[in-house]
Amino acid sequence: MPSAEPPSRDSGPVSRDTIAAIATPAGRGGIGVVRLSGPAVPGISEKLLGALPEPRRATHAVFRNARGEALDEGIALYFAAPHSYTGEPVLELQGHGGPMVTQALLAACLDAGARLAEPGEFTRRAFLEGKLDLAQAEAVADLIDSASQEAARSALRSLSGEFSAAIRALQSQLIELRALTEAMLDFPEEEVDALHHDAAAGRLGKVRGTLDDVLAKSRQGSLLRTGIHVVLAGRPNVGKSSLLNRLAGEERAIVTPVPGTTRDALREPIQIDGVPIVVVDTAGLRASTDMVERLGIERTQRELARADVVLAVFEATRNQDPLDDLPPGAACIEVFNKIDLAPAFRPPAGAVGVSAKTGAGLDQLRKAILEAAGWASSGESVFLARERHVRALEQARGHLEAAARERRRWEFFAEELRLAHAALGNITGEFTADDLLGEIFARFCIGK
Ligand SMILES: Nc1nc2c(ncn2[C@@H]2O[C@H](COP(=O)(O)OP(=O)(O)OP(=O)(O)O)[C@@H](O)[C@H]2O)c(=O)[nH]1
Ligand SMILES: [Mg+2]
Repeated sequence: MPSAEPPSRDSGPVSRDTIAAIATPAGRGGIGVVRLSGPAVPGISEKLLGALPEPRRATHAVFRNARGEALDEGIALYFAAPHSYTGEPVLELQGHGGPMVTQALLAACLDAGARLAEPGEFTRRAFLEGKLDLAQAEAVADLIDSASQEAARSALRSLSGEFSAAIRALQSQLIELRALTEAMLDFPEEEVDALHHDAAAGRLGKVRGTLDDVLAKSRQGSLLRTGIHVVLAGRPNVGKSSLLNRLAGEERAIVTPVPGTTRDALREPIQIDGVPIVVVDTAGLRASTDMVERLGIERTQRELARADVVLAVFEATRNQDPLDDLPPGAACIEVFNKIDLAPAFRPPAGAVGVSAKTGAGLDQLRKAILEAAGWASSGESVFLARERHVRALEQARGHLEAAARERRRWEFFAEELRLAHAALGNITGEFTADDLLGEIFARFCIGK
């Protein structure tokens, strides 16, 4: 039975300092929380509160500095190891949420022997202590950062371990298949039962199917995380800014009958069916001698290069040449605006007819945007995956494809399975290098 390499969480040096940070946002608030984690927590608690509170019991206490002066009073919550977020002794002090009070409380914790936590250090410890795997730890940050309800729901699913469970299910299928293959390797070719070959091929097919499913859900989830970049482009005066205002539901961009109104690119975050989207309005594309307009058009081109979806806007009222300067990579939807002025107009196949003035066709346009971006709202749960996860899944998929080609040479077949297994292990953090961990946690907030 092939065994997994030792996880990196056992190998790295585990820092045993006691860390402290303000866990609530800066500024005024109802409550300000200072959080501590580490072996010195009981001692620090004695100094600050005069006692260590009973674990998991909200305890009213006066918070004091080293000179014994009262700084604030509030609720102290103590979690004994290993039954805490980090797996270490944790103390949470909930005081009055003023910046001065909370800062003074943090300073008292540092005086009492804690050091200031780095961003994400609490969650990093939770990971190192085996409380969370890496995908779950990342979901903590993604939940905090989520830009839409749908993103938050998916992040929570990942945090609760649904995504990790799907990855582990794939891994255990791979381990079974590796065991079967390695059993075959022990026999000379002629003795290996043809049945075994077929069984291995059948199982490989099944694993590939499951992996494709997880990959599809992760790609969708990664859209939720990053948002979809939609750029409005077209000749001057076709109604790009009016469409932006319609999509945003607010008068954000200036609209006038003068061609060449928009100069700067204007971005507006919106949501369609809970999916976060950034819509960018741009300067109309035309040959211009006006310097400001020319600079605007250069910006349009830069925005276009970054677009996930381009809305190429035309007027339904007259024939216009197609836009020739669109980037080849992005999905493009042809949008014919002002259909209120051309009642007989029928959009060509694949295009959408709309009126920014009346709102006609806007629902169809919203649907087309999600479709063009690859969002298939199947109602099925997606995983709020990161680019890193999608890449690892694609890598695993590549190895499984290679394995499928190696069915005469079982050593190679087995090796590709091992590589696929390792690629998946990157997602949950089984085999993740320390510098990558550093990079991941550095993007967290302080106090998380
Ligand atoms: N009847 C009608 N007029 C529209 C519609 N959409 C835009 N307009 C008008 O068309 C003119 C130009 O609209 P804008 O939204 O400024 O057009 P634009 O593409 O942003 O133009 P530039 O910024 O100059 O490139 C304005 O007078 C709008 O009121 C529409 O759906 N129907
Ligand atoms: Mg405009």
